Amino acid sequence: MVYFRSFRSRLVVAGFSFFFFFPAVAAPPATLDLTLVAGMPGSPLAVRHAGDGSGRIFIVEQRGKVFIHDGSQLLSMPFLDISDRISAGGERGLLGLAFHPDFPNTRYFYVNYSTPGSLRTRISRFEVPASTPNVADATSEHILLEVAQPYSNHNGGDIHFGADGYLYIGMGDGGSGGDPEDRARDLGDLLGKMLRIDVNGSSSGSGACGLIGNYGIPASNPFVGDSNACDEIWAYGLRNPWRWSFDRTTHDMLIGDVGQGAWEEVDFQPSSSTGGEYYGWSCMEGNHVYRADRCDNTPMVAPILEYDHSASDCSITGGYRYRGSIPGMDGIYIYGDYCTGRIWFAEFANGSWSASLWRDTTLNISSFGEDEAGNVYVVDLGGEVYRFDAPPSSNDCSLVNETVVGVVRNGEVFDCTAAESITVEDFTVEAGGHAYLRAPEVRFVTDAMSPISVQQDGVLRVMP
Ligand SMILES: [Ca+2]
Repeated sequence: MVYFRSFRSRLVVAGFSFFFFFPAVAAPPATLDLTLVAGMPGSPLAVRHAGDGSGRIFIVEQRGKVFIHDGSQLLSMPFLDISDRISAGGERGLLGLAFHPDFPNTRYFYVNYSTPGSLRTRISRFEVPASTPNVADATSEHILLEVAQPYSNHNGGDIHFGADGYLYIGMGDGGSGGDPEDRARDLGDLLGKMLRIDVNGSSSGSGACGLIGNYGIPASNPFVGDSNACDEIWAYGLRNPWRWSFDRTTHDMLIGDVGQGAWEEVDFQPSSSTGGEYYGWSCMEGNHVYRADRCDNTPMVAPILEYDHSASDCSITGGYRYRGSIPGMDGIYIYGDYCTGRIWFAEFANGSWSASLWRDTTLNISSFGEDEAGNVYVVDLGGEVYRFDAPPSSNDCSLVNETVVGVVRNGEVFDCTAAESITVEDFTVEAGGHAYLRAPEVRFVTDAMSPISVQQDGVLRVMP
């Protein structure tokens, strides 16, 4: 614990209760950049971690392989190679990966891929032998679910386990354009939906619609008992939820739903949801009527964010709410566009979401990813994986003898008199002059015993 001694004479009067927030919203550091982590053959389209403390990330390649980056290098031997049973190309291929919430105790992970022949989405389980933690057993496939795909596009692809332990599966509307068979609104069809299944169960029962039913149906799924609806459905009215995620802190769901020809959108589902949400497609595209003849009185959930195609954007790639250690980034939802490579940061403040463009990367952003430590990655379909990093600027410093004297600049950086500085995520002075500061390597949390002082000239003094 570092103790602060402080007061801000122009703002603070002893005994005067106040709240001062500085800055008002999260502020990404100026040094924020993308670090190339891995270049690889093929078309990477997802990054995952196993939740096993290994520090590994798993990079999914469209044609049917999963590669491991162990923190220092990309391993040459694939973790998984099932390219012999996959139809790849366009929006088809090995599209999703999720490790069992109890991995490595169960040694199971799950994939979502497109089958050759009569096109289907297949959800399968594989096993990692304890003796070869970096190489899964490609012969261990156990098929849980299959869904027929009437067209080659809009196969969704992302799968994630929720905090409830169930597997969520994002399904596109079947493809072509404009949802020709009106499937996304049809509760008797698994396309255009968010599904929720219990991978620990073995039989989906008579109310389920999957072509294979080697999974359980959570009793709390919203349409269980409705004979006109598939038991697997958690939410509906989605067009192509190519990439979506759970906020690891709040467990809220954020869905990047690809638009038809005009509007890309982000949908939000709070962790308190009991399912059944209708996200509007194909009545609505974003906040705009797409087909009035498909609009009825069904309550719908509007997107929290949308953008149009006027700047050559064409297809949203949903991302992650940042929960890593970069100062100023906590809670920022990072997402991008596949066609332009533009990346936006969105924040929730004062009751609403707002987005700002961070950078036009020109990458073909197929996905974002998150590692166990909370680092966020950007995946370029062209074969590269990048990580958001914020290296200290050259004149930054670490604490020496736990004493720093510096000048507040934009609420982020303290320029130390000894040519040293620390980057601070946020700086709050609350009633009584107590403060909260967070730095990349040193976490300061003050309490009643550790007041902070910002002096009249803007100099901040930290006393051990
Ligand atoms: Ca929608």
